[in-house]
Order: sequence, then C-alpha cells, then structure tokens
Amino acid sequence: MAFAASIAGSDPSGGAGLQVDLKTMTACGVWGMTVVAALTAQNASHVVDTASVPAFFIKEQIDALEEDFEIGCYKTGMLKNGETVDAVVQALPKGRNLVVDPVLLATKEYRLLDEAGQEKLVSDLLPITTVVTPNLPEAAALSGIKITDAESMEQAAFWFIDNGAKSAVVKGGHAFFRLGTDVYADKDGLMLVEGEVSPFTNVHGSGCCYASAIAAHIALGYPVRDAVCEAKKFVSGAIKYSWEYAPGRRTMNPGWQQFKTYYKKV
Ligand code: PXL
Repeated sequence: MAFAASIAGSDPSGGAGLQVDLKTMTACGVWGMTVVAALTAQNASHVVDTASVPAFFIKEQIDALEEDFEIGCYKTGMLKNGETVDAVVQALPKGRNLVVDPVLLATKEYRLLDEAGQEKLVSDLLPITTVVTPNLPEAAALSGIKITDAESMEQAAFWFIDNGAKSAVVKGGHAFFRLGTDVYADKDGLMLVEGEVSPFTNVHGSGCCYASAIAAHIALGYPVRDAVCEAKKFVSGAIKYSWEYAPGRRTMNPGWQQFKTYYKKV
C-alpha cells in the first residue's frame, strides 16, 4: 500500500480542500490521509467563514501518522496563517516528499493565507518542497514577477527553484498566452506540460486535485517529472467531467473514470 497525506483546509461542500484531495488520492490508487490544518464554512457558491486549527494539534496529527505509516508524499493546501505554516514546517520529518499548493485565495475573493503565512511559505516551506504548484496569480504574488508572456512565466518557475523548491509547476489555466500549458522547472531545466484546453474556467478545486494527483503518483514511486505528466492527464479528465454544482459554478469530478454522467457540454 502506498500512502499520501494532505495537510490542508476542510471544504464542507466536498469540491476543494481536504475532501477533494482524499477523493483524488483514492482515485489515483493510494491510501489517502488527511491532517486538518484549517477550516472553512462554505457551500457551492461562496466561502462564509474560515477558522484556524491550533498549531499543537496540527503537529499531533502529523506525529500520530508518522508513528504508524511510511508516508510516500505529503501535500499542503490552505494553511490560513503563519502559525499553521510554522507548525507544518516543525512537524514534518526531514527528507519527506512534499507537494506545496500555495493556496492564497478562494476564487479571487476570499483570503485563505494571511501575509505572515505567505512570507513563511516562501522562507520556510519552499526550502523543504519537492514540487510547488502555483497558478499564475499565485506565482506573480509570491515572486513579485509580472507575468505577461511565456518568458516571464518561465522566469517565475525558476524563481521558485532559486528560493529552495526542488521543482515548480507554474500552471497555465489563467493564461492569455499558451492557455492550458503548464511550465515545469527543476535543476535540469524546463518542460512544457500540455493539456487539453478546457471550455471550463475557474473550476473549483482544480488546483487541489492537480497537486494531490502529483502527490499520489510520487507516493506510487513515479519520478517527479512523470508524476506531473500523469497528474496533468488525471486533472484534465476531472475538469472535463466537472459538474455545475451551483449556477455558473463548476467543481471537480475526481471520480471521472467511474462516473462520467455529470458531463454537460457548454
Ligand atoms: O481551491 C483552493 C482552496 C483550497 N482549500 C480550501 C478551499 C479552496 C477554495 O475555496 O476552500 C479549503
């Protein structure tokens, strides 16, 4: 059995966060685990509120898992604040594979990581990161690079490597150039990760699903570049078979290989 663990926020609607991470890990064939690092109250249309989990309790959850399981890869998502980032950095044993989805905002409007958390993510989390998976707004906010074309997107990917991450996937889902193509970078150079261009934009939970699928494939023993390519195929399917769970709002279908009934062509 391969094990992957998500350290992230709860989304009661099941569309993003820990819930979609667990569905994704299961669909990718690993035993998924969850460390509850933050809470949200939300439904299919909006985030109502968020709350933090005490730092000591985040550490206790990770320590408990470490006592019993050989975790092939961890993944982080919503971390809410600086104390939470500190707790994760302190609790993770050295040398573990770690996929960091640097979640900053929920669908442009609601902040899911405070300023201190954002700074600590760069200074303390990136140096222990195997793969970081920012979308374009996140890459721009964290690096300070204005991303306007393919070249600045590639520069942003290397900024994450210069700041300690072993590899980076800057996602092209928000791009107005080379739409749908992600830029992967590591010390050996660049790789373009092409996907099907989807008619759907802003599908709730797509970033969580992609990062969890990468973590699952790393836990299964895939080399990182191959894990990213496999995860891209998985997330493209989950977007293609996403479903409209509120008017104008779509969410991921990580069960797309079994359940294709939700597909509604726009
Ligand atoms: O998609 C980013 C995200 C991550 N984690 C949680 C969320 C969201 C977006 O709403 O609610 C818990």
